[in-house]
Amino acid sequence: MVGDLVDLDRYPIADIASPEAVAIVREGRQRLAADGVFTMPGFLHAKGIAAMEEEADRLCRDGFRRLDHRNAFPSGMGEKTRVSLVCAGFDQMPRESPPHRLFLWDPLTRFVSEVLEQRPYYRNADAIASCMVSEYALGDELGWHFDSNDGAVTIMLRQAGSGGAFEYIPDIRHRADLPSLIDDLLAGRSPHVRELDVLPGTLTIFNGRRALHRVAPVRRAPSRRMLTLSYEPEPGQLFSDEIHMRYFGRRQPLSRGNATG
Ligand SMILES: O=C(O)CCC(=O)C(=O)O
Ligand SMILES: [Fe+2]
Repeated sequence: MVGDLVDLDRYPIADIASPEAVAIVREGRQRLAADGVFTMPGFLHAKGIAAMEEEADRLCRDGFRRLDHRNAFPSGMGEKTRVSLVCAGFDQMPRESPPHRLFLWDPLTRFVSEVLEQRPYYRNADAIASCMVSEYALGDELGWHFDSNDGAVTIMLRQAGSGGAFEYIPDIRHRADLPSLIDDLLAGRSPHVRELDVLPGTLTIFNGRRALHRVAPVRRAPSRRMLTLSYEPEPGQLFSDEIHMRYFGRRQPLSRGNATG
């Protein structure tokens, strides 16, 4: 069970058919439709955050530092944006460690499936990138981009001392004026940018394929830390070797690896 991590009194999602869970799912769908994002503050309780943080300390020490610029927009639009962070993968998480247990907790997969109305829905099966901890130290950022998949779920573990805000423009991917919206954004004069202020322990479900978003540069310690869980409409989905190399610096999982099934 995950009661030592998740506040199951506030979010009783273990039984998805219960009236309380049905109400949370309904609210999530409404928020995603209206704002493109659904947040669950206090999803991890204080002890859960502390347990995750202890594991994250160890994981981030052994994480892979990525620093490059990438093409994050549809072809021909905008310019490359900067990516600078440390990532630790699922293969680095001991079996039964807090992030490992949470990701393999079936009721969470079921809950995300219901909120996103993706049935069935599966944990991404990647031995490295399906479940990861990212860390943004001073000066780190994740530049403006669209995600290549929906179904990323994040849990804030630690906020930066300053900076590191999650900023987004919901639902703009299919707008005809996207090229000029991106130019305005990169020139720092977009009126559409929203900021999502989430406290440690908050679980966020976000339509990352349709929304432009970024993690703004961190301005002051401590570093920002996030747990990211990935889900897919098909079983057995993996990330590409390009993603493995860019984010983790390896193609193969360390030692024995972990199974997500
Ligand atoms: O860390 C976050 O809040 C979001 C990260 C993100 O956008 C991504 O990993 O694609
Ligand atoms: Fe993203």
